[in-house]
Amino acid sequence: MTRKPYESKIGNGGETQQTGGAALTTNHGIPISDNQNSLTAGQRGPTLLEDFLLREKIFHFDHERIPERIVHARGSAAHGVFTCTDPIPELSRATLFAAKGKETPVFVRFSTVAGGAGSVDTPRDVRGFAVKFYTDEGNWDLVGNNIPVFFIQDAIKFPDLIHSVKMEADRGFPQAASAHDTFWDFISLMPESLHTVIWAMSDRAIPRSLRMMEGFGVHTFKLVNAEGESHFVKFHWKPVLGTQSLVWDESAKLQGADNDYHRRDLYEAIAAGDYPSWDFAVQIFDQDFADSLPYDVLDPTKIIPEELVPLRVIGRLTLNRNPDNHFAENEQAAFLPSNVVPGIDFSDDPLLQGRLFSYLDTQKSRLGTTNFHQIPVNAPKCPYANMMRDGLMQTAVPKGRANYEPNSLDELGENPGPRPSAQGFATARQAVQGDKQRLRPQSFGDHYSQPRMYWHSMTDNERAHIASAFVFELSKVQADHVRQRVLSHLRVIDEKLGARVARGLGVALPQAATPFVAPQDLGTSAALSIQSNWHAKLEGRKVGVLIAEGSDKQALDDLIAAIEGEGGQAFIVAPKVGELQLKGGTIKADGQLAGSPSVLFDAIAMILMPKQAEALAKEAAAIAFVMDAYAHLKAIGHCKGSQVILDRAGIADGEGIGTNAQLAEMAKYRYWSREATLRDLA
Ligand code: HDE
Repeated sequence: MTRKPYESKIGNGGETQQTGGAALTTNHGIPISDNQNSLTAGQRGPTLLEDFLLREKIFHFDHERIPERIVHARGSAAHGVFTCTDPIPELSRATLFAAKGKETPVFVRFSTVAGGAGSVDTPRDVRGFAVKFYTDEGNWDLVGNNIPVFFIQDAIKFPDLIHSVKMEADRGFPQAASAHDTFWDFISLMPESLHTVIWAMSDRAIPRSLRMMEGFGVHTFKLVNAEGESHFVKFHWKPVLGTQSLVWDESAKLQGADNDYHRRDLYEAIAAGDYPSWDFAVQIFDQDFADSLPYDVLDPTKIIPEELVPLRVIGRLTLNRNPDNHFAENEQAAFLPSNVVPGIDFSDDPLLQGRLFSYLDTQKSRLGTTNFHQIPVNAPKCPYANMMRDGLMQTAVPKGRANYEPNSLDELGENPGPRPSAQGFATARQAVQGDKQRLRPQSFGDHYSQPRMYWHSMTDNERAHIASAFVFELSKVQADHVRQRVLSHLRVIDEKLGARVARGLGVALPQAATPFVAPQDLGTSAALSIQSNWHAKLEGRKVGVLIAEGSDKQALDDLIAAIEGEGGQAFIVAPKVGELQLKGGTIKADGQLAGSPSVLFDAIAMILMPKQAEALAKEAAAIAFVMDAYAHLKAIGHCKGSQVILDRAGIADGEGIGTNAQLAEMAKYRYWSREATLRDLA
């Protein structure tokens, strides 16, 4: 109900008139006339217990926070749509894959794993990639990550893994970081983690943008068709903007420059109508193929290389709407791997089996009630009905007596309520036999071959990044024996990796660990390298353009047009954000120099008159602007006037450094060749 605008008195005696909006009421609908002053006995007297307006407001505020997620606490989310582009009815009866062009609404939440809800966006960490498909046969939640493998093989180890990576139990630090003793202690004692660890030490764990990450279902699942036949499947998300990552120093500096770097990037792209999208692809295989592999498809520490089973793209995900409310949607979203729809089924992956319990269970402590499915973001968009009743915060008001099934109330002319149907979800038929036991299968025993394949699939730069990440992380570990044990595993992955990390740390290489199953050479997979699959486009990329009073407006307009013409975005940085008088017009900058360091951009340019450049060359922020861009392998465009800044920063000509006219083309790349001049890549 819309109420009239209201008036309210401010305590200093001044009258304010606010217009527009519905009338302010209590949670019980009682209109409020004064939202500025508590009810007191006398003008300067004590506040009265009777003040139900004050009490209700403070009471509600006191309970605004709910427990954050034990993992993946920090997340950014958006609504969107999944469109089927290549129907697969022969493989699955899931309705979202039934017809070309079929649209299914989705809600997607990306997250970091280790940090709290208020932590930063760019630590080295795995990213969650959780998708809720509101299909017309119920919700399917594909709760995946941006890394296709996981640290452990069995759910029973999850609490240990998470305890080890979270801030240490006694001291409460470090926050959102794996670079500490307890994590590496656990890892070194659990060699099954090594494959995921090498991914986590690679550039995959420092994504440039949530829009530029791959996503993976991780586990093997099953697709089931209308005849009840099933196939194994692995799910993949491929970002249309390509997979792109930061470099480590950049990601560390971003934690100071913009804690919300990824959240802001996602929000702004969607708000600008620049909708992020991903191709959805499946890898399909059968039991015979699974049996032919030297590893187990139920082992979540293994991938099936794309070269062995090619990806078939069957749909497109587009995120096109920001949440209206962060808490109501992002915070209260509950993803459940146990939410599958007819046509999709689980495999016996023991990690997945444990997840089927955990996610339902955790919602009770996080959202406080078994009725969390009634929260709008979690509720199915198709009709749903059953005999489950009551519970805390029940909002449904079911009618009639039919709260049990079977019943014959219809014979009395009453509504008998919903009944099971033959078309409902049916588990794929599968023979099961064997002794009850606690045993890791032999087929899960090879922990080194796939990390070795990953290492060998990288470019020289990427290998250098991995080795440096191990050095950085292990340099923060204080227990020598833990470092030694990690090194003993790294040598088994690859002698050079072990030797490099030992050299970087300045410690002797210990004896190699003894593998449970001897590793084998699985060759390489070209799809694994980000650098060799570089997406040379400007779309989604941002160029920071440094200008100052007196800069040439025409040159700026030309540069902006060139950048935008290629689908990129120009962000104008100046010493002041107020109106700037340029040669040929005025302009307002998007950001002030000290608050807009070049880590925020994919490339930079400078349009400066010699006099202003001279003045800026004395500003540390301006020098850092170009030095960081250079060190982070970014394109640098400049004009004659700005040469003095390059000189002061000690930057000579080279690849990726050119005129502003060349910038829009240059800005599509990072300059990996430059890295060898900046650090030891050997
Ligand atoms: Fe999770 N995980 N997880 N996880 N996970 C949670 O569920 C858990 C695992 C993943 O944006 C929690 O609702 C166990 C693998 C994502 O809301 C919790 C095990 C993968 C998200 C939980 C795993 C994931 C979670 C915390 C081992 C990739 C964020 C809050 C058996 C395939 C979802 C919640 C969101 C969240 C348990 C392993 C991805 C505690 C027990 C493997 C993306 O239930």
